[in-house]
Amino acid sequence: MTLRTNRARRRAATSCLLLASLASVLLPAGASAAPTAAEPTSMQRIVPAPAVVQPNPAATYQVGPGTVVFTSWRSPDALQIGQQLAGVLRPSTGYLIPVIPVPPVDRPLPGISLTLGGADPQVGDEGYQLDVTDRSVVIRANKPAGLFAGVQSLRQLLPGAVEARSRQAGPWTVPGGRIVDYPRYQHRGAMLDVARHFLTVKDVQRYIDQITLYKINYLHLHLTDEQGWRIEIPGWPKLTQIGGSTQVGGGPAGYYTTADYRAILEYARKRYLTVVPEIDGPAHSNAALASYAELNCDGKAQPLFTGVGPAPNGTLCINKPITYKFLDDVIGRIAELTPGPYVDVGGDESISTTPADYATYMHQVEQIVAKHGKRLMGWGAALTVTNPATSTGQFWIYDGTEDKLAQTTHEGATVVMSPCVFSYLDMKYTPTVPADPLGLRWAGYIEVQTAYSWDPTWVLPGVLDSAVLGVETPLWTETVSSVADVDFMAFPRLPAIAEIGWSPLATHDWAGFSGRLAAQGPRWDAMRVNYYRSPQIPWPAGAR
Ligand code: NGO
Repeated sequence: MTLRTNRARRRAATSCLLLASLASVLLPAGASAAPTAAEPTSMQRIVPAPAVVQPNPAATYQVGPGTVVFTSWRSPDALQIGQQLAGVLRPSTGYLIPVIPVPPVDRPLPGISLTLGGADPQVGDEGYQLDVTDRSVVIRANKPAGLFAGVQSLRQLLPGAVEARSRQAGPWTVPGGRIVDYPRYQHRGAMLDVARHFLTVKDVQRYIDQITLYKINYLHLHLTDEQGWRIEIPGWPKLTQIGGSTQVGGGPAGYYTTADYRAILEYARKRYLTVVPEIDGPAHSNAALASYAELNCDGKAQPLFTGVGPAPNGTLCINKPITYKFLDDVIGRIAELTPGPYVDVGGDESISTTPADYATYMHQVEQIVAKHGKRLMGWGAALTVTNPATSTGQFWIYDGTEDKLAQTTHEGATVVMSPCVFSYLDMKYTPTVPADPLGLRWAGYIEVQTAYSWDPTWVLPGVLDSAVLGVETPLWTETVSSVADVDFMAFPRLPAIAEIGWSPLATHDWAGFSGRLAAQGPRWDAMRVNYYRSPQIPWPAGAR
């Protein structure tokens, strides 16, 4: 990271810390209490906290050798979700767990039922009801996404060992009671930077498995930056041949072929996760400039850049028509491949571009995005110039653009909250954790309690409440180079952000959260997640 960027970012982040001190005033009582987690009753151990939980201590359902998963008749979605559930249960329990579509019944069948339709309307499209008695578990939802969310809750009601891929000792008890659950915000995102260090399709799918367990429903892929171009674009082969050849620290890296990218999209689709592809610009573009000489103002290709921070000349040439032909091809291609509503155009840290040039670039880009049928998403600065009615901004820093960003929400823009001092998963937890070289410091240290100590309603002053779509937690990868690193930086902070996005504000409570988070430890052990054993969390004895 260059000193200049570091210092500028740190200064901008400091104002955020001042706001953080407001958290104790604005969050409900208990939010700042000491982490003396009251042992959660077993039905109250789900992260993110469900909207309504009514435990029934008199009842428990036991998954046994005869347990069957029944799914709604003629619903490929319900069947697919049932198979996913059976895929979790079979290896650890050793049971057969057949998945059988059944027509509607008056009384729950003995077993686990995944039923589409007829749920309480207040649970909407992503919520669910979950009823556990001695005889049955019934998850009912209006839409497949809700059924999928209900299954994630059911997994968390079972002992963590259920996640193991080899046979474990039971019993496999599900605590009795009723849950009625639905999200507070429609956008609960995680961003993964595959540009600074390349992550394979398998690595991304692993992350998808981890984040969807916490009801994250958007995966923002940061596909291009100074150090790497990670997506194949027909007609522009050098982007991946040259731009995809390396990464931070040098050495070989990689990129997604069209088939690879489709595999990620398909894996995400089956988990009700919408992919948001990002093509950053006009800054953060050295990989493209190294690949094609004609994209540079002077017609000379930049050398590849494998350092941290901005490349010396990593900005696209604003006044060359080929820049926009290139962007049209790139954005057109990813718009064609990606089913979700957004193409993210970046727009962050364009420090070497004049305001007029920045506006010229963004105005062209927003037309290209619209032409290809998508909604523009961009880091906060982008919204200082784009049409608010057709843009979604991602708030991340107090760098002077935040007032304008907040203002645009009164003119039709929507916004997603990623405040760097709370939600940046690439920051260290403490001055010494993780040990160097992993983790950055410029936005401060983010222990688990800090990641949990904010709310989307006050983090961006002046924002129109109804324009806040939700939250997103970015994992930048300048220092992150393996799945073990990804695990360590994301867990246990990612579930904290997921809970801020999903759970009603009334459930926000550090003591309760830290206790529920502790219950995830054995689950992550079974999943072989390399999580940070934060001393703030009362992990159960025996958790590795
Ligand atoms: C900033 C910068 C990224 C860095 C990240 C590191 C944004 C939006 N732009 O966040 O390029 O990777 O910090 O923390």
